[in-house]
Amino acid sequence: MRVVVLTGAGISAESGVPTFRDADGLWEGHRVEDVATPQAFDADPGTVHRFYDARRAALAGVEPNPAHVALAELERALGPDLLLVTQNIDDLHERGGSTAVLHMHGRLLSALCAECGARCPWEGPMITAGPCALCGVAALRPDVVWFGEVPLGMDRIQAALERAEVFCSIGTSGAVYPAAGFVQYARAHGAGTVELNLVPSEGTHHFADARHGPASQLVPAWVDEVLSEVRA
Ligand code: BV8
Repeated sequence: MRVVVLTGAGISAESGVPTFRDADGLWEGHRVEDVATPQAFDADPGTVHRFYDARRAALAGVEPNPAHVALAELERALGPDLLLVTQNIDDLHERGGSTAVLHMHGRLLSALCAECGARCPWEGPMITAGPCALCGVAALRPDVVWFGEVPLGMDRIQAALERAEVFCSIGTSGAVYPAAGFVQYARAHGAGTVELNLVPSEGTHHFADARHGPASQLVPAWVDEVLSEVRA
């Protein structure tokens, strides 16, 4: 069975990673224009680096939850027939056992050189980073996709959505495009669609099946359903 799964901040909420738009969301701490745009970084790189350095440091204090673990079990069963796309920049899918994760909005544990485009793994604060190891220019930035920038892996995602038999969206508000449009694209190509979210998302009406509750309960149950179908 060919499956595409899209995850958002809600899948990491029960691990203790704040979401963006819930009452205590990250954006509450900052206006999104202040931190997640190239203009914001050019205008005030220190504030943007502090925002991402704090989130990178917070990763050490969180653990994957049963939803991440269940998706890793799904990957072991489906192999290349599963495409797991995440809007999240944390590493909880990988720490939960997934090995093939497409981070369409980039990753906290990576640095990007704005001068030469080189990427390198990054653990600690980036605000104190030296020059790029490849080109020598002091142009390192968080390897994340800001508003107005092109998400990563779009060709691969589009091809998978066109072939998918099932599209499942987990823990996302459906507020940010192009991710929020994946359900319509998948449905237009004949996929079954299911939303697993704490509350109905902005796009819930596009889903043939919408289930509401915590991901740590809904995702393992949904994965069990898929596995029993695949193994039948
Ligand atoms: C692009 C950076 C062109 C990394 C992020 C006007 C109309 C429509 C679109 C636009 C427009 N003006 C501009 C645009 C485009 C813009 C956009 O969509 N803006 C929005 C605000 C209107 N998009 C872009 O600029 C994108 N680029 O369009 O380029 C293009 C397009 C296609 C092809 C080629 C070129 C770039 C978008 C990326 C922006 N970067 N982050 C970082 O800092 O993390 S977005 C940011 O929001 C995060 O990446 C996050 O992933 C994303 C979405 O948020 P969610 O993950 O959904 O989190 P949220 O808090 O919103 O929701 C959490 C959900 O979980 C809630 O529903 C909650 O109920 C649920 N939940 C909570 N707890 C649980 C739970 N569910 C289950 N269990 C729980 N326990």
